[in-house]
Amino acid sequence: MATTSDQIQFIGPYAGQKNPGANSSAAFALVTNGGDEAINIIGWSSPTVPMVMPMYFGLDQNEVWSMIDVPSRIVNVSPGVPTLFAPGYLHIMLMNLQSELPESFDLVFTIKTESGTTFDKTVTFETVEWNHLIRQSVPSKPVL
Ligand SMILES: [Cu+2]
Repeated sequence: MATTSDQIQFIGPYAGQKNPGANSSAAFALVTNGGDEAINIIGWSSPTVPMVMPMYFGLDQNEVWSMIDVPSRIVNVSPGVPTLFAPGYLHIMLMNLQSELPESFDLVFTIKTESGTTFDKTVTFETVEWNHLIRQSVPSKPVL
C-alpha cells in the first residue's frame, strides 16, 4: 500500500539557528505514523531549501553541541512509536538557506520511502531562540 503524506504527522515543529543569519538551521519535531506499516524514510529534500538531511545532534566530549552524520540517511517511523527529532537525538538539518529564519515558516519536505513512494509534506515550523532550544529535551507541544 502506498504511503501518503497524511500518514505521517510532524507534531510541535520548531527550528533554531546557532548563529542568526547563518545559512544553516536545525529543525525538530515529533514524527508519528498513523498507518499500519512502518515507514523507512530514505530520502529528504525540499523545493525551497537546497539541502535537507537527518543527523544526530548531541553534546560532544567538550560539552559542545555537535552534528553527527547518519550515513544511511534512513529514519524509521513505526506506527505507535513516535520518532523524536529533539536536541540530544535526531534533528533535520536545513542547509544553504538563503535568509534568516522567520518567526514561523512553512517548509515542504519531499520524502522518499524505502517502499518506493515519494510524497510532499508541508510542515509549519516556529523559530525559537538557540539558547532556549538547546535546553529543550522534549517537543514544545506535548502529545500522547
Ligand atoms: Cu545540523
